[in-house]
Amino acid sequence: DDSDAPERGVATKVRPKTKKPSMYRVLLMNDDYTPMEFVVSILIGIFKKTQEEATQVMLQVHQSGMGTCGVYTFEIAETKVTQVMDAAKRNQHPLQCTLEKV
Ligand code: TYC
Repeated sequence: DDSDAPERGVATKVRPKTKKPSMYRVLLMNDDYTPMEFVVSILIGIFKKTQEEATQVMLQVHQSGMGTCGVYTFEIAETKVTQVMDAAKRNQHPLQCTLEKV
């Protein structure tokens, strides 16, 4: 028989089964009413920035209209957006935060 004959014809490429997770940028939007200190406290409390980093990011948003708080996997990015929006609502600030795929 031909049971030890070489296979012919079909070559299947083996792909690694794991994929790197997609990454998402969490963005903070500027507005005219949210106090600077509140934005800094959000960046420290939710995004684990130092006082200096938080101040830099806040000023960047204030001056350019938008800024990046961090880049995370989807579930973490979404959780942080929710935490920001909840804190803003609780404190009656119009602060907006969104996520975008990197
Ligand atoms: N523009 C606000 C002010 O002058 C400060 C501010 C900064 C608001 C960043 C939102 O994401 C923001 N009080």
